[in-house]
Amino acid sequence: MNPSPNLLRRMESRVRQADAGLRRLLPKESFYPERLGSAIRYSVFSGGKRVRPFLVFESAELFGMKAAASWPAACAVEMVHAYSLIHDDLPAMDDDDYRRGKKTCHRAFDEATAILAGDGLLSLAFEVLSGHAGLNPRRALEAVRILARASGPHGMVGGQSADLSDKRKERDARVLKQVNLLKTGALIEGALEIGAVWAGAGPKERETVRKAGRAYGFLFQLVDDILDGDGYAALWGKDKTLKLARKTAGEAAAALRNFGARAKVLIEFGEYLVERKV
Ligand code: GRG
Repeated sequence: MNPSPNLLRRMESRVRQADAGLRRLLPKESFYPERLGSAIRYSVFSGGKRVRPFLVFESAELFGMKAAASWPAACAVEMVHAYSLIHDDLPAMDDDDYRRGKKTCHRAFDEATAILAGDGLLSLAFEVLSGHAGLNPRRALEAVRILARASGPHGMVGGQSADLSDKRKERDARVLKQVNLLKTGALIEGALEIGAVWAGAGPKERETVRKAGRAYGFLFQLVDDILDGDGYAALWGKDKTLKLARKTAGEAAAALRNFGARAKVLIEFGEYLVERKV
């Protein structure tokens, strides 16, 4: 299933909004040291789908906040994502030469520069979140806390560590799910929650968004495994994995329907995540 023309337009405009924000925030051509700035720009502008910014934008919009106010949060989450991919590709981790059809950062530059580009993006994300709110400082502080938790040892970093060391994931679906909820899911869940908090959602609304985010995080990985033929797809086969992805999208939709017609785009995006081919 291709995204409907309406969703496609929305996704394209979210990519433009995220890219415009990132261009504002990232080191420019004139930045010193030039090599670090180039490595950061190279990695961030290399064709990512901007799934996480999309989720931040749409989640904020559920609570009436437009991109003109939510863009810093969307960009901060994408910076953390970009850092994680740079580090994931390093020789000490996945040791990949190519990502999105282009040389990985450490291949295009060098290993030290890639490590520092990732470190730099992570720090910059928090500088942006904490300094750009232009709103209630409590919301900014809470967004910082959510992103720190989602990207740290209780989230993505913990998941990456488990992924590298826990061989049980190859035969035990429960371990695999735990690893993936941390490695991939935490940042996706965090993206939705940050959008809601940034836009001033109350505790109950925030919990509903988080529930949908958790489902989207899980289904994102299920589909990634179908596309790559590993993880769940290797354990269960593609059909069973796809069935679970559809069921998980249904759970997210059920949570999001609490927001009525406002949630239409996010629900349709969940369907797109299941059917995506890249
Ligand atoms: C190094 C701390 C650290 C963490 C790395 C995200 C991650 C953890 C590793 C990436 C490994 C991987 C390919 C996981 C599958 C799910 C995933 C995050 C895919 C990439 O996300 P997309 O498809 O990427 O949103 P694009 O290229 O569109 O930005």
